[in-house]
Amino acid sequence: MQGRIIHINSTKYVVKTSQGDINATVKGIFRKEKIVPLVGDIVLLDDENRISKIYERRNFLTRPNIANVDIALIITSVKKPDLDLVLLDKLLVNVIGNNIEPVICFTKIDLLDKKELEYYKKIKKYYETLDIVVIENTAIAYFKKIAKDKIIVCCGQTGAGKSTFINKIDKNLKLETKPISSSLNRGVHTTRYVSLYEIDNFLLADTPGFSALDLANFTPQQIRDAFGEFKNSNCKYKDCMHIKTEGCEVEPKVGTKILNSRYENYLKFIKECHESSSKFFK
Ligand SMILES: Nc1nc2c(ncn2[C@@H]2O[C@H](COP(=O)(O)OP(=O)(O)OP(=O)(O)O)[C@@H](O)[C@H]2O)c(=O)[nH]1
Ligand SMILES: [Mg+2]
Ligand SMILES: [Zn+2]
Repeated sequence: MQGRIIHINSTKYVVKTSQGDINATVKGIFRKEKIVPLVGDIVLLDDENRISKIYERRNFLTRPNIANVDIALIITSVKKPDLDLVLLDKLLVNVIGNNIEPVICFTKIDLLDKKELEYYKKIKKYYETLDIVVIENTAIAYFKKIAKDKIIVCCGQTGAGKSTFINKIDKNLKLETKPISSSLNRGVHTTRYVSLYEIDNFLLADTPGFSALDLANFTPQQIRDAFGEFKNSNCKYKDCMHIKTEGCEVEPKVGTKILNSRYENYLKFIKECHESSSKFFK
């Protein structure tokens, strides 16, 4: 029987099949060959409900660990934890670089004062110019429209409000949520496992949050290509990295200036990428 893994807790797997959700294990050969099944994998079960085959993945992410998704909903809090544009840009590279459509979902707008709200609106507007769908966690009906027939993973920082958002999408779920730690100003890793939930006509995954992510698996060119504004820029050189190149003008054609943080984060990621590759070649 064929099905999709919707939950993994160490060696226990739950597989959604046409005959309901089945508790499964994996065949020993997987462990021997170090094949790690992921939530989202389409698998074959043998007569003893053991996963005996994993079908080819269309894509996968390692942070969070999930396979075969259409959209990654990047849940980004604007306060508590504070807006982290480094993490947002990193997640965008990670998602776009893995050929998954990103959608940004900002949370906790209600906590902003007037001045902070103005700054936030400017940031939101900029990301919208990158042809990325940007929503707020109050846009439930609009999200459901985007989500129709799709497999979506919620990803982002711990405490950003992933589980809270999913609870709003499906009131029956009642996933555990917890206030962030006031001393650390970040979440407390409430969600421990990746789980896919069937809601209306889509599948939505809750995942454990994180605060750091590395882009060690990406080449500098892949990182550059994930910055959409460079593609529409005025740079006259073919295959330019847009770093200290004489005559290179990366200002986008659309009339907006590149957000300082975007270009700074680009340089930061390229530098980190070189550092990790030089470590690798030592
Ligand atoms: N004021 C406000 N609080 C929110 C909002 N969204 C979530 N929260 C609160 O933020 C805290 C963290 O939310 P969670 O949903 O547990 O965060 P998470 O992203 O699932 O965190 P992890 O499971 O640790 O990755 C909870 O106390 C929520 O009630 C929001 O839009 N506004
Ligand atoms: Mg959670
Ligand atoms: Zn250039």
